[in-house]
Amino acid sequence: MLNLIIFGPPGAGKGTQSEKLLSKYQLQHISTGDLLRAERNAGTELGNQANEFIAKGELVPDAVVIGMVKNFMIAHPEAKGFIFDGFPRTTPQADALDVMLQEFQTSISIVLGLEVNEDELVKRLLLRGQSSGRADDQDESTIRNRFQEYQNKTLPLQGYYQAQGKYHGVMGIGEVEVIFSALCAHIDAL
Ligand code: B4P
Repeated sequence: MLNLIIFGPPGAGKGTQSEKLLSKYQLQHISTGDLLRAERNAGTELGNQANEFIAKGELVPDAVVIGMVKNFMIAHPEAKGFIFDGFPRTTPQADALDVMLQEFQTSISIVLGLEVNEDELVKRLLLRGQSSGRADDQDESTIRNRFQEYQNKTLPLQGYYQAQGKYHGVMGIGEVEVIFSALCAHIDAL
């Protein structure tokens, strides 16, 4: 199985690149952001609870997100591998993912980190906010709070995967196709 994590700050292009990777490598896409938004749009209790955190630019509690990922994996026993997009975002999530993958008798193959500076990220997210209707992309202070959460809770995972020799950073600024080729080169070298 090929299991890859697409890692990076909010707006780095994780969703954009995941769409291309999953079609090239025939993987199942797990985007916790998309799953949470689908719950919210369906008006479930989980979705309403999660929305309170998302609207403030905070991370949704670990137990909620971990449960959602586990359910998704169980529902896709035929998968040749997974792209984890926006997950894990905390150390407890990374630990839980390792355990879930062990239960599937597999593990993380590679972690691809998209590296983009904060000014570029703010520009991208505000631009997306004009058309997406995503409230968390429309207010600069919410966006800054998402970066703060990223710095405090998510960035430490880079070291976690570097220590395992699985992390590869890629410059996330430039043409989408050029970035995609750089990501594929790391995967193809496995
Ligand atoms: P996510 O939905 O994961 O969103 P994201 O980090 O904002 O976006 P991504 O990096 O995928 O950017 P994209 O490709 O779309 O999270 C939203 C919220 O959900 C979080 O803040 C949190 O509250 C909650 N959540 C999700 N997962 C969680 C977890 N595991 N634990 C707890 N809470 C969780 O690209 C952004 C924009 O840039 C797009 O408009 C795109 O077109 C543009 N773009 C992409 N590549 C570009 C390029 N090369 N050049 C120029 N523009 C580019």
